[in-house]
Amino acid sequence: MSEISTTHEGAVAHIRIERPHKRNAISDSVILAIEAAFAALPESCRAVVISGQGDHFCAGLDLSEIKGRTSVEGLHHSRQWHRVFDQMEKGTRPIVAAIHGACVGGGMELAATCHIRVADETAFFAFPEGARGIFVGGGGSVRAPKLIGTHRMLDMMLTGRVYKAAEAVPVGFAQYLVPAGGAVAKAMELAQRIATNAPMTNYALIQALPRITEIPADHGLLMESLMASVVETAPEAQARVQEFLDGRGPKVKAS
Ligand code: 1HE
Repeated sequence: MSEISTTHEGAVAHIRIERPHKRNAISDSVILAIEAAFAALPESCRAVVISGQGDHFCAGLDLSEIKGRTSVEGLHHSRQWHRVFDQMEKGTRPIVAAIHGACVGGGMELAATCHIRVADETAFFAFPEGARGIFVGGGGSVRAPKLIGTHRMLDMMLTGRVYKAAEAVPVGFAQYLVPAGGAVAKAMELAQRIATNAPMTNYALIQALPRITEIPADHGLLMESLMASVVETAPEAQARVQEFLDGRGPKVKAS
């Protein structure tokens, strides 16, 4: 039975981890299926929602597969996760994670790879690696501190601290908090909106913005200018700006 399913609603694809009996723990076959699901998205797909079936988003690494691994196998295993998550993060389509229940360990690493995170009121966040005597290996040490700060990541791993949904937005785990059961609907709504953006704007946001924040300001400003010149001269940008100037384009509203 497939552990990943993909459905399409217009230009948005919804990828689901369907391993609820193991709380959507990511085994080798699941990580490869996630990679395959993204690789199979059609050209027409402009944004993606990722969620987990059952009561939890994702319980992280499938711990049953770690036993007996050599250090070299462990290295390759971690690099496999990096490959899959890097392709998602630096691909061409914005990804919205719809999070409920456990978002822990590798589940949080998956969520941190996505561009937007929507949590519902059942969500909780933890890095149980500390208690299991292991370390993050799916990019968590790079991506999570950018969301929540190195000090919080250290605390979570050293003490097993669990953050609840109410803290998700203020602490930085998610950008949106919705009532229980509402994460997928909100994520789909956001993804549908994202899918209407000019493709080059979305591309610049995914490809350029994270890199600009990691390079010296002087280099970043030049990259920003180069990216801006490419994006604003694309035909859809010209058309959208003209629409606004003609009084037909949408205005920014306070709410
Ligand atoms: C699993 C896993 C898993 C559940 N690997 N099998 N992640 C963790 O340390 C989190 C471990 N999981 C949990 O703390 C809990 O399972 C949950 C809080 C997520 C859910 O609790 P609950 O009560 O709903 O489910 P459960 O009874 O604990 O689990 C149901 C089944 O799923 C059970 O198997 P069963 O055969 O006895 O029915 C569990 O063993 C199984 N299960 N989570 C394997 N993670 C790239 S490096 C990333 C490093 C990490 O991610 S480390 C963190 C791993």
